[in-house]
Amino acid sequence: MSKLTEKQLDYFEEFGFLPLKNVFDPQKILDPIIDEYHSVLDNLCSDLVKENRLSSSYEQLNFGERITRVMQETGEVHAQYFDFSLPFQGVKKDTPMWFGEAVFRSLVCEEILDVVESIIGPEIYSNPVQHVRIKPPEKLLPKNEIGQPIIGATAYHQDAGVVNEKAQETEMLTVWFPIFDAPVEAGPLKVVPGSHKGEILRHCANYKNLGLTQIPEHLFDEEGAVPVPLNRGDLVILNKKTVHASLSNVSDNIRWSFDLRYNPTGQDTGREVFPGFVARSRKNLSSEFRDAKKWKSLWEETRVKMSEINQDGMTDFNFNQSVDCA
Ligand SMILES: O=C(O)CCC(=O)C(=O)O
Ligand SMILES: [Fe+2]
Repeated sequence: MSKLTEKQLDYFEEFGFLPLKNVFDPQKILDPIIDEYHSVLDNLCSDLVKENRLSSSYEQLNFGERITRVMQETGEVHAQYFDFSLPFQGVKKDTPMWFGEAVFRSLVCEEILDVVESIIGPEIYSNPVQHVRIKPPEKLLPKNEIGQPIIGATAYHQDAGVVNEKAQETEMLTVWFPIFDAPVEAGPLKVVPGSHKGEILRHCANYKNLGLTQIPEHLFDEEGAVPVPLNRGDLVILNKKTVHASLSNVSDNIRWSFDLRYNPTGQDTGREVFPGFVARSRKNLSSEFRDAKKWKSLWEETRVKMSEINQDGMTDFNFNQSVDCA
């Protein structure tokens, strides 16, 4: 994989998303991530066993079965243990998070950056809006207080709506890829083709009291949404205004994905309190950031900073543009 073709660029321009097959070698990029997350899950299980919240550390189970078991037994998702980001509110000095070397390698994967360069040019900044999502089969999950699975489908939104207004002009590109194959039944993304040609739509906090931020259905063509099943090594790119959601995981396996974002260096990330870095620069090669340990320490410093702001319902820094639509 190198540069995108004219035809692919036209497709992206027309529809606001572009699925791409076999972009990178999954054994090189994804297997080290899986190895790394085994150790994260080990840590989580041993913490929970120590706290008497888990009856066994379930070492004999595979990753998917084991994390499912943990969610079943504790009734919690523990997403923050795995995420390479921080919450917006109530961060503590010891809030768990994961900034491992294998995760970093995926952020600077050359084949991914080639795709990104085709869209936004060669001066590429790794935008800190980034997440891992691990979603077990919904049928195996406990329900929350409103009867929904404790981790389920993502509601319709635009990524431009989940950064703050400072990133209004930022040419942010989303890159989503699965760690395990994600067929339709595993609950990959679904996108509304062409929706990026409109405006940034209203994002309603706690839409219909379902606890999620969502764009009201009448504002976009919900019927037109198409699923984007992908396998390991594939990815999909999204324009920041493309309306998308995810399907539910109705399969027997976990749905595990990364979503990353990039923008041209120098533009606002929409989350300046979080650290990004220069992922590629043709102009100034020496500015390319390749130090995974430093990356981790930048986030450790951020965690300390965040532990002093956005506490107890106070908003010192605003992370998104959702509104109360009730
Ligand atoms: O993976 C999901 O469920 C949602 C991901 C998403 O919205 C994104 O990557 O922008
Ligand atoms: Fe999104």
